[in-house]
Parts: sequence; C-alpha cells; structure tokens
Amino acid sequence: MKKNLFIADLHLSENRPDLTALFVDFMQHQAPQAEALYILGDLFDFWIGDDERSDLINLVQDQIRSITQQGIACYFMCGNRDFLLGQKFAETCGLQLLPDYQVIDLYGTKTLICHGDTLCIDDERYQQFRRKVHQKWRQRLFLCLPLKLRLKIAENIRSKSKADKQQKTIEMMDVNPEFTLQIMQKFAVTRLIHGHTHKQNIHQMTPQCERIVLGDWGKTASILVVTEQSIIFNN
Ligand code: OKV
Ligand code: MN
Repeated sequence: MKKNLFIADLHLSENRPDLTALFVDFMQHQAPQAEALYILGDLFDFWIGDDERSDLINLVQDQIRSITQQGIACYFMCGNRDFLLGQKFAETCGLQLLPDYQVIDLYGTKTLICHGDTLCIDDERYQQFRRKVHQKWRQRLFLCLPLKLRLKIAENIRSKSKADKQQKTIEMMDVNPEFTLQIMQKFAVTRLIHGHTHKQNIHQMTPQCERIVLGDWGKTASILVVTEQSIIFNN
C-alpha cells in the first residue's frame, strides 16, 4: 500500500550516535516502502552552512541518496535549527527543498505542512531571533565567514539561548491556537502537519480542522504514516 512518511526534530549531531542509528535504521527498513518522505525540519541540531563536512553529514547524505535513487521522493523543509541547510546539500542527495509553508494533497485532503516554529508567536524573543537570522543579508554575510569563525559564533549563540530558554513557560513555547487556525484558513486547508513543539499528538481543533504534531526522536523514532485509509504514528 502507498504510504507517505513524515518525520521532524531528529536533532542529529555528532554527540548523539543513538539518534543517528535510529535514523539509519529508519532509512534502511521503513523509508524504502514509502512513496514519499517529508522531513519537516530540525533534521540536524545545528547547521552553519552546506560547506561543513563531517562523517555524520556524509552518512545522512548517503542515506537520503540511497532512497531517492530508489525512486522515493524526499522533501525537506528547514527547521529553526537547520534553516541554513540549502540547495548544495540537497543536490548531492536528490533532496527536494520546500518553502516554510507547503500545501500538499494527501489522497484528496489538502494538507498544510510546516516546521511549526512560525506558529509559536507567543514566544516573542524567539520570533525576534528568527526574523534576525532569516534576514538574507545577514545569512549571506554569515556564510562568507570562515567555517571556524561560524562555529565559534554559533556556539556563542547556542549557549546564550540555553540560558534564555529557562525563562520561558510551556504555553509560550507551544503554537498559538488562534493564529494557527488563521494560517490554516489562509491556505484553505482542514489538516495541518507540523513538528517543532515535540508534543506528538492529533488535535481536533474545530469540527473540521485537525492538527497533527510530530514528536522528536529520542529513545524511539516518531514517524507519521499516512495512507489512503489511515493516519497513524509509528514509534
Ligand atoms: C540554530 C538556534 C543556534 C533557536 C547566524 C546569521 C548571524 C545564521 C546564523 C548561527 C547559529 C544557525 C546559523 C542555531 C538555532 C540556535 C540558538 C537558538 C532558538 C547569523 C545567519 F546572526 F550571526 F549573523 N546561525 N546557528 N536557536 O547554531 O545552528 O532556534 S545554529
Ligand atoms: Mn524545531
């Protein structure tokens, strides 16, 4: 049966070989049975440019290339952490990059997909940070810096952000429900799939509208499987 798979928030890094192992297992044993794989952001825990090389990056590219060469469409949307992942990375492995919001047709149901950070408008400090690091000129400037300096700057930003995060409440870090419904109306969809908050769930927002939230990866993977008949989480 044809399946569409959705994953997000793997937060892969050299520090977490357990997550890499889960990803490799998923790419070798589950992804090959899919029609399409959608990665909705934060595949990597941080990303400072497509010119960075590491064993982890090579491994992830090899895994993605292996499934795209089997004819499986593989889509990637940037998250709040790997927003600098770009066309150069994508080209090496046949990945197709999507914009911040994309409407897809899942067996007749128009479905909006996004990472989810843009829906968390109550976290004003984050939104301010986001606007700043998403400015084209700032990104171009950052990408011109030598890799070593970028690593240093990113490290500084991350340690500052860690301290910052402890002052935020649970509600602030979740999506704003009214705003989320507005976005769904704007894109004329009745279904939304996103990640970012890590709170795996299916919410019936209104009698018509449902919001499906992908979980992050930890002890297990969080995989949403959409077929013509069903929508289920595979953990
Ligand atoms: C990603 C987050 C670190 C949140 C910096 C311009 C600027 C890009 C960047 C640096 C940081 C991504 C690229 C990272 C996300 C953090 C800390 C908090 C909440 C610039 C363009 F401004 F310096 F010029 N960055 N990195 N955070 O380490 O991957 O999402 S990162
Ligand atoms: Mn995120």
